[in-house]
Amino acid sequence: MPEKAPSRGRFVTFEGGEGAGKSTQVELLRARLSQRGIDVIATREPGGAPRAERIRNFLLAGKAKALGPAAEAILFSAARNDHLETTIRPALARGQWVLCDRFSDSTRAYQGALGDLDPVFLNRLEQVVVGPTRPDLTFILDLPPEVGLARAGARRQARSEATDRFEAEDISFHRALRTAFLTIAREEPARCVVIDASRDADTVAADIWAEVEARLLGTTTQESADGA
Ligand code: T5A
Repeated sequence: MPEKAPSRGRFVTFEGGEGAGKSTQVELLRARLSQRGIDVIATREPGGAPRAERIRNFLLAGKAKALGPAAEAILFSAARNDHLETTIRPALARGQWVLCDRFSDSTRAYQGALGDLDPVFLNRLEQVVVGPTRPDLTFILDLPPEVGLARAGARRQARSEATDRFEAEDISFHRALRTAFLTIAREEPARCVVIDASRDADTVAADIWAEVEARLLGTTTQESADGA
């Protein structure tokens, strides 16, 4: 009998401003899904594949800033194209779940907010690069930008790292970003869930898990507590 092809895995993205806790929550969800026996990988943008990581280094060092926001959007999209081809689509085709720390909503929000770019340009770029590989579920981790920047700043100081390209923008930019992410969530409620990320990491993770169970695993928290 021919082997049955694995069904496509699930694609879950995490979005939000600086220091919102995305990486922390990706790792907590990855561990919890693994415990449930789900084959899952965690990845990030920009990056997530060797060539895309090289573009990441260029972008976050601020080397593309002088080219302007449209060119930066194109470079983020070039990295995304490589990431999709090399990492995300093959994993989904194998039936793995993919958890991604930032994806195309970050281009809409960051480059949109920074450059006042034409949404038609950003939409076309997204259509060409992402095509049908849209996330099944997107968590928008929402918190006041001052709180996120303070978290990111404290970690940077502890590691003696320099401020990166976008963290260094002024507070009005970070406020515009928050609005942009909340607008995306309002426009696409079937895909996006807004999570209050100002609370402690375990409380945030519990909310995320409840949504994953309800939307992707087809169980409720009570059923799972009952051992379903
Ligand atoms: N970008 C990216 C674009 O402009 N366009 C694009 O298309 C894309 C894809 C990426 C930069 O590129 C921009 C956006 C970004 O500026 P990055 O280094 O990957 O750069 O930056 P971020 O994605 O912003 O990552 P951060 O690490 O800064 O933030 P996270 O992942 O949201 O936060 P996390 O989990 O690392 O936590 C930050 C700190 O807070 C603590 C953690 O321990 C850590 O110290 N923390 C909490 N503290 C209190 N309560 C909680 N609930 C906490 N959760 C985590």
